[in-house]
Amino acid sequence: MELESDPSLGDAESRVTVMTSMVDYNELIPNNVGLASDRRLKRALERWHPQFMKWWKAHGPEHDQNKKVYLRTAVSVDKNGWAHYDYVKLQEYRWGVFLAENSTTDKRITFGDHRGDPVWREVPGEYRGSLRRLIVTQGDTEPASVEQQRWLSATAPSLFDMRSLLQINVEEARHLWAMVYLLVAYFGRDGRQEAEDLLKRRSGDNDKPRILDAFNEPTPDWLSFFFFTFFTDRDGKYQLASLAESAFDPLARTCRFMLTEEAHHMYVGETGVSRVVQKACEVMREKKTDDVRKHGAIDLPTMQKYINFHFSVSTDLFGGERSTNAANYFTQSLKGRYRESHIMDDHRLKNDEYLITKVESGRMVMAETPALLSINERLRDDYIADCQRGVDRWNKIIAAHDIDFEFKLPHRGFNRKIGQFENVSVTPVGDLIDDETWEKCKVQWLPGIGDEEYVASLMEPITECGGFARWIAPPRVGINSQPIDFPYVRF
Ligand code: BYC
Repeated sequence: MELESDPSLGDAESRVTVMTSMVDYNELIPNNVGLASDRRLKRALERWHPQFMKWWKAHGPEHDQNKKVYLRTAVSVDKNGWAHYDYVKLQEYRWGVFLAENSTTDKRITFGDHRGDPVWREVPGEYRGSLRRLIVTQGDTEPASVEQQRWLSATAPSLFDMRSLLQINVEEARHLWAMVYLLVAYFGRDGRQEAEDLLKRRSGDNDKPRILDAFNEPTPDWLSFFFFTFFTDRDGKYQLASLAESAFDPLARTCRFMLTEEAHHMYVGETGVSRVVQKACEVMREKKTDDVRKHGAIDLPTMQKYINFHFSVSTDLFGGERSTNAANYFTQSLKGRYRESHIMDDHRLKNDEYLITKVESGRMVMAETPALLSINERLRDDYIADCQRGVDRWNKIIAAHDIDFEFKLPHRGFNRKIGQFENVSVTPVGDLIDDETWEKCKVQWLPGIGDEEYVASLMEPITECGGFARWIAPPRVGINSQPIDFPYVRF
């Protein structure tokens, strides 16, 4: 394989080594989908490009786009190439279109009515509407998260954290490109219209909100950012993994590659929270007090409220517990389950049942439900188990400091706006309560104005190399084996 450096990236410092047989960085839109030989598609994406740049400048990170950031860029989709690090000016970042390689030429559909058939390289006419809807919903979350995080660079607690934020932002924007590629390449005029509309909706906008509720919530501070990337990006992991099973192979391969990037986003969330917990515990031990706010740290009960909020908003993202949409997506082989091929059943589920929690006559009960209708709930179960593992790791930090406190995930029915818990009030431990009690008690369970104001008061930027805000501990390791005081962003 020929190796060469890319002169189009400007100065020597920002040059990347490119595997020319995989991804061509001489292209305006780096890709491994053969864009150069598809003039119609190339033209359509090149028309969308300036609209994207306009959106990125107006709604992307509020950050000096001339500053060089030590970023990871995919230069190929194999294990050597997807994580290449170098300094890049944000305004020169190149968003590409990448599909994971196919491991086999005889790839077969693994679930639903089409199980066993060859995967589809084109969109079947009868599933056009459903597939487009799934792709648009996925695509809509990507620019939404960039919009939500727009202002955070200005209050980064360190250069290390600023870099993590900007890395996530460019990758979420690349995930938008990934979905736009599918829309433009496979859905004709409708797809081009949807691609434009993805840039018109706005997170939190009353008239043109983003599609899913969690993506209209503000991310005003870094504590929210870390919990968002832990809980909400983790929904991304489970949704992308389900779409990566799709019979529509371009969607499956696009999502497979996105998952490699998503893992880092959750890592930023989990380690970010760990560092805030670490700092709180150190202050509690050193000052012999639970009142760490006096010393500029964030107390554990406040963090528990943020867990309650972000977990509940993110569990809504799985949709209703009983969903005919989800049953149809599965039966039509459009969207599978998490690690579908590792599940030991017939992968059609027409005669199977699944246990879900229901509210019946004012009580929580477990009820057998047709497995096809319970696809969303099954995915939510996988997600909750994964969240619990992260919470357990945070609790180990607290235990290591000999502190008698444990974080707990709230009950799945707590603070829900979607599905069967929508119209009931549930405490974090899962008791059903009346609305009046909920209104009285919710300030104990969810961040209130006082908590938000306190967290906001800590958001002072730290821009010297190796410096960290006093509410967060330094990370244990740097990025790409670099030291912690490495200039991750150059001023
Ligand atoms: N908010 O049958 P139902 C990510 C709607 S995150 C608002 O119960 P369904 C990322 C639903 O649309 C991953 N509306 O649910 C993370 C339907 O509307 P209609 C994003 C909601 O359809 C961080 C109605 O309620 N990817 O990548 O089975 C940073 C009844 O729906 C919500 C995907 O979501 C909600 N939370 O499942 C960056 C994958 N939930 O039909 C990125 C694609 C439901 O009445 N999406 N509704 O108009 C899907 O697979 C499905 O649309 C959902 C919902 C799982 C979201």
